[in-house]
Amino acid sequence: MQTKLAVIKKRHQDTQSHNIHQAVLRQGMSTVFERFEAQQPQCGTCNKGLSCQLCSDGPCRISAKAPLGVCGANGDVIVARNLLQLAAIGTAANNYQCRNLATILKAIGEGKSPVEIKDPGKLQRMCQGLGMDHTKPAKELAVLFADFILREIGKQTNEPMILMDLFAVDKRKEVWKEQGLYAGGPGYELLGALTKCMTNVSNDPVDLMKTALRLGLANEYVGLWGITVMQDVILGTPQLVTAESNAGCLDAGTVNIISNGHQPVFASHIMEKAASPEFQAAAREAGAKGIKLYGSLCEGQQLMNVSGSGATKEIFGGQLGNWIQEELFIATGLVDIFLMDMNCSVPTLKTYADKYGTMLISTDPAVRFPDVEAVDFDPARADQQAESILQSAIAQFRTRKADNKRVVNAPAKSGTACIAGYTTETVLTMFGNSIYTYIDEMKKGNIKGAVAVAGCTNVRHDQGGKSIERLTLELIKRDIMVIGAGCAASTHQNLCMSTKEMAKKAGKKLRSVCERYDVPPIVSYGSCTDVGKILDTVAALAWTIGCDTSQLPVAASVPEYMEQKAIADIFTSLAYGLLTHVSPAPMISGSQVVTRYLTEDMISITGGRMLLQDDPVKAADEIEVHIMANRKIIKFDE
Ligand code: XCC
Repeated sequence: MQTKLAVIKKRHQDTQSHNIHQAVLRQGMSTVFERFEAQQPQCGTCNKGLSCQLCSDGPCRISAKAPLGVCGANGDVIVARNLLQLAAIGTAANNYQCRNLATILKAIGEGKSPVEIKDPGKLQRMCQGLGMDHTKPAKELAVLFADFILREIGKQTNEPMILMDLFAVDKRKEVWKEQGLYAGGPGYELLGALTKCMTNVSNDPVDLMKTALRLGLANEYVGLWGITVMQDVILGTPQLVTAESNAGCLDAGTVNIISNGHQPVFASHIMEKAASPEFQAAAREAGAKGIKLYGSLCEGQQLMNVSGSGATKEIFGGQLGNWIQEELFIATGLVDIFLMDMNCSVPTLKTYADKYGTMLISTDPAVRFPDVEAVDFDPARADQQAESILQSAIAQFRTRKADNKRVVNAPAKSGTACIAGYTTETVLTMFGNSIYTYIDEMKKGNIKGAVAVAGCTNVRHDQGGKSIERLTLELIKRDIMVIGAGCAASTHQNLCMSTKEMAKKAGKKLRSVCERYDVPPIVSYGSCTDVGKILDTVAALAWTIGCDTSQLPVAASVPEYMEQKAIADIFTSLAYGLLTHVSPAPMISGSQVVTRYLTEDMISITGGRMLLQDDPVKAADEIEVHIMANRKIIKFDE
């Protein structure tokens, strides 16, 4: 007899995840999808952004019957203030991560940490760009650079950010100055923005949205920029690498550690220690074939990008997937330790860990779970902390092997192959080390344009990753190259889309370019924080062509946006003047003023606009129209 669960809808596109999903439901667990269903119907007023819970006279919900909150705030103010709060959280989180990296870099520079700098050349180049004496020893530069970043994050005057001043495209800077968007540092901007979110302070929805645009710049010009640079300096600049993706990578015979989140330095150090003869021997002695560390979500993207060489090559087990799948990784029953260093670690991981025998450890002071051990990464104690985690992992493996009652939902052993490690530099290497060759192919229309398909996956679209897949296929079919980042890139990888074979699914012209230069039509830049690198590429194209970023035949898309860092990145993209496709729509439909400001008025402010479209084919249509119009503006097409 066929049970109801045997025919559950395929919520995960990849078969491995679908099979584990079916199993966990039979075992009485819930996942993001079931919890989403249990929440239906969701509140229509909140969905429009029209509810406010800031003060004790609330909560207020705006309707035709009650068009004003108790304080007198109308729907426009409430919608704008709610959105600004999300942008502030996202900007804070990216700058928090940046601050952590600067602290690590400083500890390395001061000789207080065993972690090593893998790309001193990049550190030198960056210091040179900042006008520092770059001939000093790397460790000295590390301290100078880290101090510079920490100062920029924290400075409390309205003095423009130095990185924005030095590295933004001139035409953009003019626009930002004209529009009052030339932002101070994140500390300054966040204090101002959160104060404006307070009850009865800024009662102007347009001012609130301008504040969000300023946050978008503070998000980029210390946060994202600093993260990408310092991660490259510490972990090494990514090189092209072939790796494996999805839960099928998990090997029952090895000691298995998953590192989940966005801050890969600690995980990378653990891998280096795990590669030592001492830990390899300890693992074998426990009956394991070895030790593997797997990446999960954006953390995996970053680890995969640097896994092509060095001691960690043998230890990195693969990139498992996106945030919607993370409970399922534990539900395999094959995970000894699950490390959590930042978003996105869902609260139910503890229930999963208890049921399937995994030890959870949080490794950053921001991540806390009741009854879960915390080993907050301290660069000065990196060796001891890594060793203690490896010892625990080996002990956990012994318990797993001895436990014949353990629930195991082992996936079939097959990861999907993918290529990762793209950056502005590696893409250009494929094009004969010349940005002019790339631009030439754009001019000829062989590459009609490029779109960053980035950010999270979302359960609203029926299947996690479905919109990402459909939009990506539509774009490459139209000769538009796709740059993936974040959980969107995980979707590409899980679905075998980050491969050269995908050229066969591209339009004729793009296919010919892919085959000539041996490059796939969908390239992954890595984590959602690598949006900073994508903007590097955008700026490099604008500098070389001699146009503004808003005139490039490019666009950004967040086809399955989920959380607040994505909102901050959306404002960064809008400040850059890019057409920015967002789905599902943020909760703004309750305000015509805010919706019009973001989707229409923005064109006359930054040159960009938000495109709200849930249908991936229609979104691709509109993106293509935008790209074709910009090609005319910069005279690529007459
Ligand atoms: Fe979380 Fe980066 Fe979003 Fe994925 S992409 S759902 S933030 S893990 Ni960043």
